[in-house]
Amino acid sequence: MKLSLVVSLEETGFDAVAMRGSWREALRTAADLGYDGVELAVRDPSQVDAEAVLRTVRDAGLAVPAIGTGQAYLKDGLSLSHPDEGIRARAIERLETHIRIATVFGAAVIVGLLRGRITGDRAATEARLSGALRRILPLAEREKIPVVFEPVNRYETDFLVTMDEVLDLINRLASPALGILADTFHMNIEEASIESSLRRARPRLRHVHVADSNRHAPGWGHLDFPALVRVLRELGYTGYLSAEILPRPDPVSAARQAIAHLRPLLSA
Ligand code: LER
Ligand code: MN
Repeated sequence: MKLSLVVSLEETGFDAVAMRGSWREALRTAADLGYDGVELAVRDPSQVDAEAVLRTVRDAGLAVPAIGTGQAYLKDGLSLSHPDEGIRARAIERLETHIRIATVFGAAVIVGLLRGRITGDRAATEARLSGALRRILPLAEREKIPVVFEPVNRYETDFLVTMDEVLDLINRLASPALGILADTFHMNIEEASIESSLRRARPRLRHVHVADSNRHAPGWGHLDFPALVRVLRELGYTGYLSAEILPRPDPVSAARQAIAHLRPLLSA
């Protein structure tokens, strides 16, 4: 297993991004602290000079395991399940540009908040989301870019909050490109057992977000990270643990704490 740190390419209103401000500086900090990669939070890929980011990533000796899309929802109001067809079409188009930029980095693309919320009837909301994903997945399959769908806790959305709900959706869509992202912060709120959820999700598990119970850096809350690493190892997971943590008491201290807590568990 490898470690990455979530870095936003622009100022963000989303709180659990440890590194913000200058992304060049954030990449250097991640590399200096010993991270293997950076997960890039990208609102609109058309505003990003992907080649410049790639050069900086390579110079720092980092990989990019995943591209986050949540800011397209938070800042631009896009949603894959929106009842307004125009907004939904723009969300689909935006996610396609995320898939294209992901090919530059060999990264997965995350669908978290971009799924939207239940509007009106739940079945109709699900049908709109499934329709949007069916439009996008052929491109992901052709480009061999995994799309990883993230269960998000009830305080951030009312739509697809548990691992089982997302696994159902994934099974129904039956696309080899579609996987699941397990986020320890959300799982701690929604799952009866983090361990058994991970076991059920294993065939589709492609990415993991780590934060402690309070979304602080691992070790600063009450989640059992040794147990988490043990079960992931037993399941044969060799992907990234990506720190999506609050920038407190300050960004660098949080990023340093996350790797100080997790690296020894991975090398044990
Ligand atoms: C939202 O809380 C989250 O965890 C993000 O990864 C989803 O966009
Ligand atoms: Mn997350």
